[in-house]
Amino acid sequence: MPSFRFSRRNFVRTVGTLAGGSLLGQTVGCKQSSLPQAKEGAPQAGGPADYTLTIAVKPVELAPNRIVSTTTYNGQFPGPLLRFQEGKAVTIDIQNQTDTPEQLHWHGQFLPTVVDGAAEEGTPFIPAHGSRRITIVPKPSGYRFYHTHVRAGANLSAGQYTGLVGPVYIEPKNNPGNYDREVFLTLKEFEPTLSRGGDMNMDFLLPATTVKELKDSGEKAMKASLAKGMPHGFEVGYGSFTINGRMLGSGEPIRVKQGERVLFHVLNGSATEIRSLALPGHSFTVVAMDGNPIPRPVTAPGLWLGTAERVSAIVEMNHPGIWVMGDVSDDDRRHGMGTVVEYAGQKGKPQWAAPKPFHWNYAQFGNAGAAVSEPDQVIDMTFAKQNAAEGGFNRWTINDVSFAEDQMQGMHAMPPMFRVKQGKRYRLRMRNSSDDIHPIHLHRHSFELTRVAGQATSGVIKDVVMLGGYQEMEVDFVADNPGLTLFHCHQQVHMDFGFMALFEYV
Ligand SMILES: [Cu+2]
Repeated sequence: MPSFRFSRRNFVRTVGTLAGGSLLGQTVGCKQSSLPQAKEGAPQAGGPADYTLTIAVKPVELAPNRIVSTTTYNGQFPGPLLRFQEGKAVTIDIQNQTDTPEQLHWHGQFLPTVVDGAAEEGTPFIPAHGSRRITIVPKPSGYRFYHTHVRAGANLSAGQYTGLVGPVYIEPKNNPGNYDREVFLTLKEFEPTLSRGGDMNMDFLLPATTVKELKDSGEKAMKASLAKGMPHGFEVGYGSFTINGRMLGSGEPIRVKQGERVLFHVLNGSATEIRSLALPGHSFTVVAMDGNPIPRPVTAPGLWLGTAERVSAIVEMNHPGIWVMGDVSDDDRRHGMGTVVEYAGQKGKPQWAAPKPFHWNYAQFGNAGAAVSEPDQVIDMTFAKQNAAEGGFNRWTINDVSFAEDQMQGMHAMPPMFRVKQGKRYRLRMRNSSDDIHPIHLHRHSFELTRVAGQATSGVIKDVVMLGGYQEMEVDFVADNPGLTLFHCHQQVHMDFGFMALFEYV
């Protein structure tokens, strides 16, 4: 995995010692009132909101004597866990105490553009030192999240490099619930710095099939750029790695009992990184991806998650001890990417043992064979990199077009690239002519994986999916939520430099 740590202290904005207070709790000051069903997206006049989220720069204690100053929701990292009920309207006040306009995106929900939280779709900004009240009708049920959706560019104190990430759980109408309890884990790095190049680990993705034509064109473009004397484009590395905002060894352990079935809801809240998670001597039974139940549970030795992906997996606690649950990258784990799982009655130092290398094949979580429905139209997309073409950053293109926007104007700076008709099913045939893995995200809709690097599959419904270097993937979605719809790579340093496009309903 990419973990670059050159001059790691450069960007640290430490604020000395923390004056007490639990900044890291998972509590939220909210009341659950029974509101009348509000019109979707319409502001709720008068009265208190159901929830208030306050965006402000605050100290976050990652470990004793390791305190960073970053932008947070409600002064904590991660932001409060919001538990909504599917279909029940909630009103949320979003206060912005920072100097810059903000966007709060409800990732994975099917909302109207006015509240989705993307300026490109037309969502109004939450003004600097201002506020916005919104009403949403949460759907679909499952594990979602909320996060900032502003461009950071070269500013590593903005966008998702900050602490502006929080989990959402939308209670389903029927909960299968074959577990004893739930634990939410948000994986997130802090203290970002710019670095040049480095190889991303992508051995973990299966099938490993690459497309020669994509490889040839990607390598040719890269060679031509380097031959002109260009350096490798900037990447982002981090100084500290956390689970739920605490570096390994400094948070409270997850206390378990032998025989317990713990449902972990894992979110990769990173701006840019791919993460893994393993627990020595245990396996993960994956039950949902991006909050959506998969056709049947699948047991895996560990998890891999691209930026913004979620995995819900049950671990049966059947191997007593004190264990480190953490990233398989030794370097990232030593810099904090882990937490401790402690069995009742066990004592000693937390132990780590590397699992056998394991692979991640999305198709294995689905049904063998193609989707039931054929699409009405296939949309071809090719993703390409222009090395170091924009102020030292790589510029990204979709079908040779780089999304450019005036961040402060935001809206409609670019004409929509793709047109869809309500009710039709579309197949995105995505081709990656770069060597990077791209976590591809579609707003306001989910998609079904139909072909992963040549392997047919169906039944896996997601809103982010990792597309491997020089690989192809096909996903289907039904155009069932009219309005401008943003499509982008969720890797912040890719989306900020062109890797975005809009769909419009016609
Ligand atoms: Cu990308």
